[in-house]
Amino acid sequence: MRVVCLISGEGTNLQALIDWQADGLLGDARIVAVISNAAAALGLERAGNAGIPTKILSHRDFSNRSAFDHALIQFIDVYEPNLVVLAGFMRILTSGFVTHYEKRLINMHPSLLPKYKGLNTHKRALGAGEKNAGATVHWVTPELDAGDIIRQVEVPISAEDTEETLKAKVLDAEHRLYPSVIRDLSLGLIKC
Ligand code: NHR
Ligand code: GAR
Repeated sequence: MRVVCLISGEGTNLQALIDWQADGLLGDARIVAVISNAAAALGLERAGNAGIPTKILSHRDFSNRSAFDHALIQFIDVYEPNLVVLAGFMRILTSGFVTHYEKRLINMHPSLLPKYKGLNTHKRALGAGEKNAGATVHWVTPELDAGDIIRQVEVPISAEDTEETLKAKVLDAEHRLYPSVIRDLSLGLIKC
């Protein structure tokens, strides 16, 4: 299963995938390329260190979302992916893009969906006095963070948690969840 990862930033989820692959734990999945919309993304360095081809496509070079998404499709399809993985990718995608990768496009979202779609999930969960936060892997559909849930993990919130400590705890859970889902998809253990 050929996997293309889209990133925008730190790339710690990407690093978890790289590490599982290096340890032979990613099933039949193989990361064939990493594409970032931000030139400064640390994840590009992580991919480079692992010998994975990288590309940068800045959304700022396009006048609208569909022009960017169209160019992004051209970049991605060179690698003939069976799966496109959003790993901290921070641009909302048009329905044209999403439809092109129907059943081949997944996202990691840092909340217990359907709660807290969109941005600033940890701040909102803390503000609402939630007892649990978490992370969700879901199929991407045109409607933001609303596609079918593949798998999610809960992370307990403690009274001392701040946005920063909660983010770190949830990220830690993400780093086990995402590789295990991609492994299971590659082995046919998860149905579309
Ligand atoms: N696109 C579609 N169509 N559907 C989804 O479910 C998507 C998606 C694109 C990205 C990830 C997502 C998340 O997990 C994701 C899911 C970015 C924003 C956002 O508001 C929201 C959700 C997600 C990613 N982005 C701003 C924008 O204008 C830019 C913010 C920034 O650059 O920091 O695109 O939550
Ligand atoms: C992760 O927490 C991921 O769930 C979240 O951004 C972080 C990326 O970290 N994704 C979103 O908020 C998508 N809107 P990483 O770059 O270190 O993998």
